[in-house]
Formats: sequence, structure tokens, C-alpha cells
Amino acid sequence: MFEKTAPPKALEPVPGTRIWPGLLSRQSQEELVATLRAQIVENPLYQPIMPKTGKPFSVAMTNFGDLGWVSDRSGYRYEDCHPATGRSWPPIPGRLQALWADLTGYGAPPEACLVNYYGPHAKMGLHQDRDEKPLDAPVLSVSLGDTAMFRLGGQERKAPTQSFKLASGDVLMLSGPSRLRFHGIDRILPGTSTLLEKGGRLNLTLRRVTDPAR
Ligand SMILES: O=C(O)CCC(=O)C(=O)O
Ligand SMILES: [Mn+2]
Repeated sequence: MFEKTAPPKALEPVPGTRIWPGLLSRQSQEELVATLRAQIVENPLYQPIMPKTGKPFSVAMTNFGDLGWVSDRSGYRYEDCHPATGRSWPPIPGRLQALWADLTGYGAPPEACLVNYYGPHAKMGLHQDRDEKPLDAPVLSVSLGDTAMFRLGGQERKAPTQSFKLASGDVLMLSGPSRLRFHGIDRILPGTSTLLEKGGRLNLTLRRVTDPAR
């Protein structure tokens, strides 16, 4: 999956936040997009709504895995079926599972892969990923398509933030002391990638949701 044979070097702007720029080759990115496309008919993107306001997210979502992250009037949680089709989510693509095993060193596979699709005006507000049980398991995310402005904060909403560009093929991990850092996507930069025919950005976020049996 890697372009180079040596283990790729990550940037670590703060402890536990790792970014591997361009980790996925163009071919790997194209293969991932083809896998997603093949699944999207049976497992469509949909527009979730916020629990309190009922306002739709600007990002469209779907999931792979035993569990998928959903949001509706009842709150944020993981479910084993697609809310619109009632079908199980398809399995997490093998190459994403391999990426998790190679990069996280976590002793159990990911259970959820959230797929976020950002059109030209979509964004994601500053938030923590905290609907999962094992907080010692990293969150690993892959960016495909247009570049995004990613904002990274601290453990508290009001802490100072910094921002980074996430381009197609970049991989980001939030682990250890960074696992609960606030983060979000301020905007995407339309026209910065030719990967997706209609433009926009796909983000694939892998997470372990339940405590593995030990
Ligand atoms: O799109 C991204 O890079 C971040 C997505 C994210 O933080 C999430 O889905 O929880
Ligand atoms: Mn998140």
C-alpha cells in the first residue's frame, strides 16, 4: 500500500498527533475510491441531522464495519445498520484494515469506518471523538480528494488551535495524549484534486468502538 518500502515518516506536531503526508499512492487512492463507489449504491451517503437542533450536517455520511456512527434526534451513537436502508454496513475494506494494523499497533481491529463526504461548502465544527469505549485505541483517518483545512485544538474547547492542510492520500492519527483533542474541518479547497470526478473530499475515519476481550 505504501509507495516506499521503508516505514514512512510521520510529522508529529504535538505528541500523539501524527500526519503521514501522501502516504497512499495515487493508485491506492483510486482503488479505495473504486471500492467506495461499488458500495455506495447499496450503502448510500445520507445527510444526518444534529441531535438538538435537527439541522442537517453539511457533510454527507455512511459507514463500513460492524458498527457505524450515526446522529439523529436521539443523539450520537453507533448502530449496526444503515438508518435509511436498514441494511448492515458493508465490511471495512481490507486495505484500510491493513493500514490500521500497520500504523496504530493496536491489538484489535477497527469496528467502524465513518465515511464523510464534503462538497465545496461543507465543514465540520470543532468536536471530540468520544462515543467510543476504548480511549487507548487511536483514531485513524484517510483523506481523499480536495485538500481540507484541518483545525486541531486541545483537550478543552477553548484551548488554542492550529491548522494543517490535509491533502489526498494523507493519513492522520489521533492517539495517546491527542486522542481527545478537539478537531474539525474549517473548509475544503475546491479544485485541488483530480481524484474524485465531481470534486469534493472523502474522509474515512477508522475507530475501535467497544473494548476488545483481553
Ligand atoms: O474529515 C475529517 O478529516 C475529520 C472527520 C472527523 O473528525 C470525524 O468524522 O469525526
Ligand atoms: Mn472527529
